[in-house]
Amino acid sequence: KNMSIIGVPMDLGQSRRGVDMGPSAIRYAGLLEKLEGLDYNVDDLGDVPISRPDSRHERQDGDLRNLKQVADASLKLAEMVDQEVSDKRFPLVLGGDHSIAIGSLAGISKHYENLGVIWYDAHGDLNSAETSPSGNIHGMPLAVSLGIGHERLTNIHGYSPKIKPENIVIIGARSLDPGEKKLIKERGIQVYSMHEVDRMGMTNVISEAIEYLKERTDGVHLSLDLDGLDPDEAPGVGTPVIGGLSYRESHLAMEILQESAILTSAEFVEVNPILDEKNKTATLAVGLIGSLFGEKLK
Ligand code: DIR
Ligand code: MN
Ligand code: MN
Ligand code: MN
Repeated sequence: KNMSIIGVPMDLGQSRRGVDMGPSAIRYAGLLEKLEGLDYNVDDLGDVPISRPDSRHERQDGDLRNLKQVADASLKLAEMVDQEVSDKRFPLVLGGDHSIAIGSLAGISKHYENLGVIWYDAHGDLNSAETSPSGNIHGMPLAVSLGIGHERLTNIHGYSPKIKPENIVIIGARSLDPGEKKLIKERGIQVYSMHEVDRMGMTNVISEAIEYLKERTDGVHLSLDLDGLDPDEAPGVGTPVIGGLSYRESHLAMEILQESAILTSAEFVEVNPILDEKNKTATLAVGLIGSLFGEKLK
């Protein structure tokens, strides 16, 4: 079992500084030891270099903040994960804010006819410049991957779209903007909001999601935004939303995903150690990664 870890110290896709230290915080919380204890052959490739913004020109090209820096980093990340997938190594990407998913999906999706995506998040991340209330690119990566948004982002790694709407499952949503709701309806994207999690229970939600993706995809990427969890469990995130997924629901989801063996890549994003309490959120991320890679069976 070969795995490659790639850190992306990106904080320019949103407005609160500190999430660039997420990869360090997750490593510090014992990630490598955890994975090696689960008999993974782990290669930590270090961090993707991020260029600093020109502070006098915060908003550029169609009101997207730090478009150039996010696009540059996305391409570098795409090239790295592309290589790891070619080498048959499982890519595990550490954020950084959620804009990094643009690069992850660009590098990974090339290798699949029908890449599935599980988007574990309080948000839909389905905005574009026209619908975004904030202009922050971390609220856009799923739309970008569908081919919706600024060309500099949608065409990263030379092709678009990266994914099809019917191959996406969103879990944990509870803060969707009007434009995102409209897109979800128009494109028929599967969403298990907190309402469905409450009604059905996580076992049914994640099992149904797995069955759904199994039928139509040839690989599945997990994109887990720590703000999908409740802020009580994950205080170290830039955009916390009350009423989130619990610690137990989330571990259960990771364990059922492990049993299903459908995942082919994963990323854990939005850990911000400056907003955290004693590295609690990074420690939570490492625990979830442990469950995702079979800790229960050890
Ligand atoms: C909001 C927040 N929908 C936006 N998005 C976040 O700025 O587009 N995504 N926090 O994770
Ligand atoms: Mn997100
Ligand atoms: Mn989020
Ligand atoms: Mn976010």
